[in-house]
Amino acid sequence: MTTYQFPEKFWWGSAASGPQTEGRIPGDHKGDNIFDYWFSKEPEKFFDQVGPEKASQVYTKYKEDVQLMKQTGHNSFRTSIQWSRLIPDETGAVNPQAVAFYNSYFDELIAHGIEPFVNLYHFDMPMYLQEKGGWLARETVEAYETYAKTCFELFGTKVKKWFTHNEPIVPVEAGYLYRWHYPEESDMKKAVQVGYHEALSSALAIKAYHETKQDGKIGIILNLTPSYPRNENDPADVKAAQIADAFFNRSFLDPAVKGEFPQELIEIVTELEILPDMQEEDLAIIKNNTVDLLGINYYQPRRVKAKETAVDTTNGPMPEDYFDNYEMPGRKMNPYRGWEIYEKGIYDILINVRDNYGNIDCFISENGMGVENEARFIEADGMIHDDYRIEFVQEHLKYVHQAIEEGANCLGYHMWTCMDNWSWTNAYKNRYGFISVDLADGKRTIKKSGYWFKEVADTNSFSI
Ligand code: BGP
Repeated sequence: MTTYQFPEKFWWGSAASGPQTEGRIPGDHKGDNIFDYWFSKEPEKFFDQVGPEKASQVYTKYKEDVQLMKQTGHNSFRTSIQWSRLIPDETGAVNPQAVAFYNSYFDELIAHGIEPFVNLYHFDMPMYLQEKGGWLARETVEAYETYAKTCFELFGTKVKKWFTHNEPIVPVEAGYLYRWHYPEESDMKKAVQVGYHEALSSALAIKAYHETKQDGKIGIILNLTPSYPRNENDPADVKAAQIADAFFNRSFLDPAVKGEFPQELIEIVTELEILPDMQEEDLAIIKNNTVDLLGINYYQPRRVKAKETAVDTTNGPMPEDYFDNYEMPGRKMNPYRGWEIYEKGIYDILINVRDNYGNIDCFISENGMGVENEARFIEADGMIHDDYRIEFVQEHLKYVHQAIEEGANCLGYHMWTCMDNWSWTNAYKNRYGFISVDLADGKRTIKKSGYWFKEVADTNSFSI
């Protein structure tokens, strides 16, 4: 039997987001974000037609939920403030009910010894800004800066870990390349503008936070997908993997940590004549305001081969003009989400950050396994026996442990997610939580993995 012991004060917990958990109640004065709006127009695009207003009703149940977090070993927990709850309309007025809710939620966490990690943007563009172009518009960057400053002022005495964005590549991919999320466009010029404005907004929020002189840290959360070539000895495959890495990882990792966009990307975007609209001082703002802390979300790797298929020009240029995705034979898959499970990827990311990103303070901010219809795993004790999830987390943690042994500066591990929550267009299809939620009555029940995780967190170790 081997014991995997983690460093002292390791952050154990989970992550969630406002739009995926809070839900809405009449009179809460929350404004619509793009998901509220999209669901009201096209509910059939969401699994079982379940919308974000339902979510897990954390808005009213947070006190009960914090108790459950305690029972599952959390010493830290991430959620996000919903921009459209705090600032519901274009007047810019702050919603006092939102302030009261977040204050009470964060106080409750702190009172139970759970440090709140707070993210500012988790895909939830307020509708009044989307109508003006969302991240395409400079006005949104300005509005975001004001929103960020408001959050630091309101909650900065209790929140000491801030994040500017969660997975900023997702609004780029989902909204402006592959039509997964509203506004369902596919236009690389727009995608570049959106990504650029997100990166700039992140730097502006970091600048504003540092100027407050509050004694916390501010970072960004990125979903990193290590990019592996089909054949490591084939220069064309290797080149293709490097380009995919520049598009999907370094596009945000480099500006966030090094203050610069990758040269490969600048060359491609220049050649395609789709450079974003910029203002003179922007690049200096990005250069001078890098993150204190990096959150890494890891779910799956990306496997790539040299372009073999014909370039599809229907929608203009696309990242896939430069590489083909590669379905490696025999790879292990999560059949529900259709994502490859490759545990060593988490180690490769941490070693890359150690070697190429100054070994900056980082942590695993999401990792997890979505499974459909978990009710079939309920046993006589009334609990979901999610041994597959325990194994998933354990196998990833082994690699996190190894990376730490080899000098990676990884400070914690957060699972996605605490309680089963509403996942964008998949709604409640795939369940990720340590704790199940009965959609009919909102009842929460800790799963076997929740008890297992508590043991790991309490002993700061596991043995197998
Ligand atoms: C990440 C997001 C989360 C969460 C998770 C699971 O990309 O940050 O919000 O949803 O993935 O993915 P999904 O819900 O799409 O299955």
